[in-house]
Amino acid sequence: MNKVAICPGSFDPITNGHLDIITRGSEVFDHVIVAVFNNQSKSPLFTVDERLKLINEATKGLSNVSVDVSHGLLVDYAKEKNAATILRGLRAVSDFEYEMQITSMNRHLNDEVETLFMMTNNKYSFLSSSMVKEAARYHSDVSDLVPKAVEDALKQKYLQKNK
Ligand code: COD
Repeated sequence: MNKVAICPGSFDPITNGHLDIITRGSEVFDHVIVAVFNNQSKSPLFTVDERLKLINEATKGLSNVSVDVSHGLLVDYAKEKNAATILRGLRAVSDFEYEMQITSMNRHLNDEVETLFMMTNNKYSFLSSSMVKEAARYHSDVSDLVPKAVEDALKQKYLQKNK
């Protein structure tokens, strides 16, 4: 049976930390679907279409990774895609409480979908989309934190915003 995992997130924008989890996941699963959801508690900088485009560009070398968008519940989406696993990344203890809540709620909604966690690569343990946006906003160099297309897109965004 094909082992499909959903790697869900806001990806606003995708960072090298996300990409590391997606790449390592693609070595464990037959197929990884990176699914963009709108996290209601965040106000995004990039539109869903922009985020999709940037993830497609960043993952184009990974043949068993596809990119999609969903506006519903994560567990319903996993079922629709015949995915038995949700793949998430963990950076620090501070992520644990939030991830525990999401996982427990998802299990309550559908206990057939398992959540697996991968520890971050040490070099990305501090990295988040929010910090990258904050640094880019003040024109700091983020080239070693995000894929090239994201670096360019951030420059464009803040150029437009500062006009
Ligand atoms: N290293 C490793 N992992 C990382 C790093 C890093 N540097 N940075 C981020 N990650 C991991 C995160 O821990 C997460 O696992 C994943 O990458 C994506 O991160 P984000 O921040 O883009 O995604 P979130 O946390 O905003 O995603 C939230 C969801 C979209 C999953 C959530 O809102 C959701 O499930 N929405 C759909 C509605 C639903 O079903 N809600 C739950 C039940 S009510």
